[in-house]
Amino acid sequence: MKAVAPAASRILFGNWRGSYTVPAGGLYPHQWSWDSAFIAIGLRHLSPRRAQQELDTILSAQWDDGRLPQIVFHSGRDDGYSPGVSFWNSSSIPGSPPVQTSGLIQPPNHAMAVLMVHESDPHESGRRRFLERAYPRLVSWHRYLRERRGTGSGLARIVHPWESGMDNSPYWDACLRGMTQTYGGEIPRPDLLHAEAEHRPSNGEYGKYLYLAARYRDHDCDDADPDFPFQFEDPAFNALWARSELSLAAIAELIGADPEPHRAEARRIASSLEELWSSALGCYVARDASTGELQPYRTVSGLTPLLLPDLPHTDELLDLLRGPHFRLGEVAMVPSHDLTAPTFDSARYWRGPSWFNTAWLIAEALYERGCTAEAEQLSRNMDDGALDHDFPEYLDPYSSAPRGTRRFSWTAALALDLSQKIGASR
Ligand code: 2M8
Repeated sequence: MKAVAPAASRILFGNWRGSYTVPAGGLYPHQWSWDSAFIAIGLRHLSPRRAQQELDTILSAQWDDGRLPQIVFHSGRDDGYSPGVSFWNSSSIPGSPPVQTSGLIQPPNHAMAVLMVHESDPHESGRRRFLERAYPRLVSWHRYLRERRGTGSGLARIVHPWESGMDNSPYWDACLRGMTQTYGGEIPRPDLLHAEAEHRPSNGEYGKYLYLAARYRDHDCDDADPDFPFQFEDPAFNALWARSELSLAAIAELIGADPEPHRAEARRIASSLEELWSSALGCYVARDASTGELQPYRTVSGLTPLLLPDLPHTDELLDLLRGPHFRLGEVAMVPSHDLTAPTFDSARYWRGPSWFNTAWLIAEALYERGCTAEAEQLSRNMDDGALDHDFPEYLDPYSSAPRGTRRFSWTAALALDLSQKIGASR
């Protein structure tokens, strides 16, 4: 196997901004929430101290209600990203932190990352009281999800495609199409200076994204706008929440707190997740929380419940991953959308290309389930895809051609993490 570590460290050190890492200079010049957690998982191999700092920084941008914001604008300037500081003006929203942030959230993978970073150097973590600092913040983050985002079914709802981390997934098509409103002002697209238009969401989608974000902002991000037009229960978001509750249980044990409430919470979320199972598709799917409709698409989001122990549909999900819809081992990593679907697009963002963070989640699940040969093959495939193309944001599943931006931080971090794992298992 090629040596990933030197090249990955160059990317991660190059994208480091003193207390956090930007996903990519240019396209994403601020700190993103779930990116930081993925990045810390790789950074721990280079500097456990820096990995802790990455997570401390995102946790310190917590709002009074417990939410961890999607983006933290440490510079206090737009820096060529839209929507940025001038759009959100978060300091005028009650309960926001001193630093400028977006009002939205992203998937809750943070407790999982905190535990993994701790485990990479328990001594340094203990000396700096890393877990003791992180635990109360993570508890209040999860409380926000339960109390402010909880739906009748016990799952958490997202209120914007950006909150899923999989912005233009086909899950959101019907809802966005049905929305009559769109953003009134100019739609800035600075992203197109850094990535090709065919690799990014369309202008039509951006109009809806900005409308939803502005409406949420103008309601003081208070989660109390009863007719809000976008409310979804997403499988990956909720699977990561349940998985992070299990990590919180482990953290609680390590610091002498009671782990049982976290285990019970993980069981509760996992059992609610069953409402998102589509027996017709053999996959978990997103549900429109306003209409109750399951969205009939197989996506990588629907495979991520594999991260949960005692999952009733494990065998079906593994079959799906290996079969014609995702073709594990035959195409680059794991496509973000069903290869056979008419909505599949091999180039465009979250509608087909293979991403490194979701491949890492699936590799992790395969290792845990004892599918070691497949996990190692996927890990090598990720490392090759990262190294051969200067750490791209995503890949065409068929040709492995790089898409989006390059020198992308979570690509470097997660390729590095898996390369260490392969090394260790030899
Ligand atoms: C992408 O999303 C941002 C908005 O959050 C964007 O397109 O501008 C997504 O891939 C998301 O998952 C990721 O966290 C973010 C930064 O890497 O970029």
